[in-house]
Amino acid sequence: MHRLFRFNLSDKIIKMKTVLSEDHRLHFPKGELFGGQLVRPFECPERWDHVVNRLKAVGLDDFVAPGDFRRDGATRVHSENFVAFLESAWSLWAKEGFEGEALPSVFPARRMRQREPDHIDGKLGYYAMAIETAITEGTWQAAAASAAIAQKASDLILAGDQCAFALCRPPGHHAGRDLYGGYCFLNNVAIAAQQFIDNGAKRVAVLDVDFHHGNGTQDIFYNRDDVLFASLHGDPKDAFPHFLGYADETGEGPGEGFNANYPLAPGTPYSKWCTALDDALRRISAFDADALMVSLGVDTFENDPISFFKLKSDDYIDYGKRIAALNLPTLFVMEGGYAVEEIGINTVNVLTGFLEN
Ligand code: SP5
Ligand code: ZN
Repeated sequence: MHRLFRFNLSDKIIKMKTVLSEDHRLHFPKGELFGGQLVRPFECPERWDHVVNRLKAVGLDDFVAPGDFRRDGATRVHSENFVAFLESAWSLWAKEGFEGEALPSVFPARRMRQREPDHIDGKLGYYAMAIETAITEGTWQAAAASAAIAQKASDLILAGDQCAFALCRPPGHHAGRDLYGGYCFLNNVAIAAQQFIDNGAKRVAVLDVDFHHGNGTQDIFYNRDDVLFASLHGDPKDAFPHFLGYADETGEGPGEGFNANYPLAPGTPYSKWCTALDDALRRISAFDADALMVSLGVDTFENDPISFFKLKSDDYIDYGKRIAALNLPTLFVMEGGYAVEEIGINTVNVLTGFLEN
């Protein structure tokens, strides 16, 4: 059984590889349902370009290609039927002769049957947790490549690297065991965390610093004591995904006590955000994890177009340092961030803060 070893703070971390792929470009819907209109999606391919450009600018340019997507890794955290749905959704939609991109229109709401229908209209509603996210011809290939990036980055750490950056796109943390939406299809960070467990890690911590609650990751690990999930996010009373992410969600069964939500109010500045972060870091430290996964979304930025926290670019350096102080093998997995011009600086600031610690 593979053992992960901690590094010492005194060991200078000198490198961090980034795993990336151009295949993300295969997913770029024309429309996102926003404010009752189909708008150009906030989650767009240029986000990736800005991060890559900034990585190059600071010399973090040790780029690695992913290997093939390992489907069996995905079905460790997603249901088989859900993965089969994602694989076939576009072809079923296209077969109907619809002109637009695949969006759901009907849902198994309260007191209706929770049973997967045969028709694509029914399947989309059955598996969606939000409807802003269109499925297109290239969506599955891009989602699988994104998960393959998380898998390859996990391989690197399991082979001895202290840290790695999985530049995933599309993101993953809203994707539950059998749910897609919130721009997410496969839960990249959950696939990674499970891969660590399957390779001998006893305990893995997932820290979710994306502005939005990582409902998918919480869902996947909610009844488990081997994966601690801690998330800082906009209070679901006011922020997407609205129906999960409250502080009283603490886990269930064996997972009781291994889920920690920090819902924060509109206008939250870094000082308050950081107080919550320090509490989450204390919990992670007490959990005695073998590895840390960071769901790294930078939609906490003050100028993010769909979010309401007030973090400034330098704050990302500061919290990168705080994460490094945990002294754990660390995998950063890209999630959200929609202030496109600044996404590169803010994302890479976390990584350089971590490396400089
Ligand atoms: C990965 C990730 O960050 N997904 C976020 C998906 C959010 N989608 C719906 C957002 C609706 C936002 N409404 C904001 C109103 C701003 N005035
Ligand atoms: Zn987000």
